[in-house]
Amino acid sequence: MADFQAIAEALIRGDHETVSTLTKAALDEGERAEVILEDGLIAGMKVIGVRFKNNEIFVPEVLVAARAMKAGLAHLEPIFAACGIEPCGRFLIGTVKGDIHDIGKNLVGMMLKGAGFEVIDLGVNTSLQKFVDAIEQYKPHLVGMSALLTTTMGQMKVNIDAFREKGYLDRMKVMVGGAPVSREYAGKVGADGYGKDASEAVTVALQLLDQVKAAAQ
Ligand code: B12
Repeated sequence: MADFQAIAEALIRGDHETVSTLTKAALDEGERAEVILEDGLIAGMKVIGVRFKNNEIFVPEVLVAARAMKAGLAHLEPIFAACGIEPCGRFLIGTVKGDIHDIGKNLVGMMLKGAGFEVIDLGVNTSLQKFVDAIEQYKPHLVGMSALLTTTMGQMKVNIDAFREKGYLDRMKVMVGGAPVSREYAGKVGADGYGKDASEAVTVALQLLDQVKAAAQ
């Protein structure tokens, strides 16, 4: 049986080569990608989060852990993103201005692809103007915003207010997420949907897509 604990421990050490090797080995042994993600990679990142919060480790250690997480995710991505079906909808996603956290956003993007969405990823530190330009260009059914900092989550409301003013909310829906964001907060800033994790993000995105398509008929 695959050693998820060893994956978590390697991630905590920032040993990206071991994370990569063990993740690939677990897949080869037939473990499910979702289980490797939850019990290995995310379990390790949770420990990093706690240690970071308690000032036991600092940004450089978190950065190497993030690099290790990405090394593991690289093996899982083709599995999450494989769908082989016609795109069902277009999803624009980005981390808001001032915020460079992207692991969670990337995971949400991967799983949305797997559910059949065409995903346009604007990356991190995405200005309102960049969202606006991309909405004009791609005419997405859904826009997703990620924020990991209490200091940047307010940008979600600024963006949603601007989208409403420009009339975009008549033809698309907005979802928000990220560690400090809650369902209640999502409602407060005027988002149509919230996902506590990537799988909930997909469920909610599919429901909202139905609504956007029904309204367009
Ligand atoms: C890794 C990390 C970093 C890395 C980021 C690397 C990267 N490429 O992303 C680095 C080292 C760069 C970093 C920097 C900083 N960080 Co940091 N970081 C983290 C850490 C440890 C883990 C985040 C993570 O990747 N989690 C794993 C993923 C899978 O989970 P997730 O992001 O929550 O995503 C899931 C859900 O939230 C949801 N989701 C996410 N996005 C979206 C979007 C949509 C639309 C939907 C529906 C759902 C959804 O689905 C995802 C998948 O399940 C967190 C700790 C924590 N508890 O979150 C701190 C944390 C977020 N960081 C923190 C801080 C303070 C910082 C810095 C300010 C530190 C500094 N002094 O410089 C800087 C800020 C830089 C900036 N301007 O953005 C604080 C924030 C505190 C606060 N109250 O705001 C935290 C909470 C740590 C702490 N407890 O102190 N960080």
